[in-house]
Amino acid sequence: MKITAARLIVCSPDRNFVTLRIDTDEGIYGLGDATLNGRELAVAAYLEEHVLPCLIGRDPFQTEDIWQYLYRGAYWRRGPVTMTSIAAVDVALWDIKGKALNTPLYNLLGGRSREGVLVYTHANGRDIPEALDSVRKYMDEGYLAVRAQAGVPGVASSYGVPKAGKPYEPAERGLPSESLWSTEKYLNFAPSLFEKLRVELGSDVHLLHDVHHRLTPIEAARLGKSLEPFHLFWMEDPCPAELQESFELIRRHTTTPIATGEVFNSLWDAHDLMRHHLIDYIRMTIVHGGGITHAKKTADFAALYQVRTGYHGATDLSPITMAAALHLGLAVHNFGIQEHMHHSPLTDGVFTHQYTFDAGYMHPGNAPGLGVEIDEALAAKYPYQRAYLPVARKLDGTLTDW
Ligand code: GCO
Ligand code: MG
Repeated sequence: MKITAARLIVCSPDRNFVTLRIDTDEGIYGLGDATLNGRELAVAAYLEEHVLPCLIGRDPFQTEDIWQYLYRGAYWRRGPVTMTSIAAVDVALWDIKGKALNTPLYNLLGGRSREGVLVYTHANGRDIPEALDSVRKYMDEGYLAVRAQAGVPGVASSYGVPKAGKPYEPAERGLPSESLWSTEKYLNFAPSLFEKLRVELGSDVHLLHDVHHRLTPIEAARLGKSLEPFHLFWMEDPCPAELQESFELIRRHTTTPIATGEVFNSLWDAHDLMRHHLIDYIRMTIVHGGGITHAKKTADFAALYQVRTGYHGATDLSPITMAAALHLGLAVHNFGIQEHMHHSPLTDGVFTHQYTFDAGYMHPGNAPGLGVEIDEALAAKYPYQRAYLPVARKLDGTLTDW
């Protein structure tokens, strides 16, 4: 089998997506997600100008050699644009492989290790009562695990809380919006949210929370300690993780489990965090972390240190990535949990898929390969529109981590 063509489909059904299609001489094609929220066309250019011409004529089964060729051959290594580009090729090739062998992808990744993939979704509210209603709504829908975010009193716009009446979508068209942040107000508020949730909802539901890189290590230690009575499933992205050793300080003060890595793009970003037992879940997902080939190696490395997977699964990762994550999540032994933020009906119409939700668990389906298709005619009705993630400033105007 040989690769005969490779092209991008850039569309924006409610939000931007970049999709790679790779065709072969046997009529089988594969799809890969190449979406990097707020920097979509950087990846598109990297792929079209520097990667896709090198694929023509290659054997699509050679996923390892092609991965090494694209990683080492570029000379300039790692980074979100490079690794998202490699991921798109890698996932499309795995899709081809599954279709050619007429088997769902999970069978090529170790086979089914569990009945279903535990997922969590996003609950939020402008205040605690709204957030409580939102968590309860998802519990009623069958979710066993729910992320809870709420507006912080005294702070105009908080991460994870949508503008009134709209589903939460962080990327906004036009130039970057600016939001405000107050660590003091947040640290004084957060425990009251989870105290209320536990009092009203009991101790069985898994509660997760995303700090979104906003604290210093000692502030994160204070937060983790204050949340211990409410036994969260995890505290996510407590502080920026470029300085991996800074997590030692958090770890010294709190037993609240820690998840991080959605902005990582290679194993080397998480290597020290895992081997020094500084995190409990690795969130680096398939689309930004070099594809299935690298995600499987990262999961296997994580297993040595009893770190489990907890992949990023927001709406800016296309259903292609959701499907790939579910295939991998069904197969790897050290699976932890999978984020599942609902795509819009329009997005689901463009990217038809086989994955399903039932009673808190998801399953990728048993179609050969990924089990995802793209309706290119429908996609063409929604052309790309530049969009940005917000930036954040502290109350005194200092730029901070959004
Ligand atoms: C999450 C993430 C998102 C990101 C978004 C950026 O936990 O799902 O933190 O909310 O902000 O994916 O594009
Ligand atoms: Mg997050």
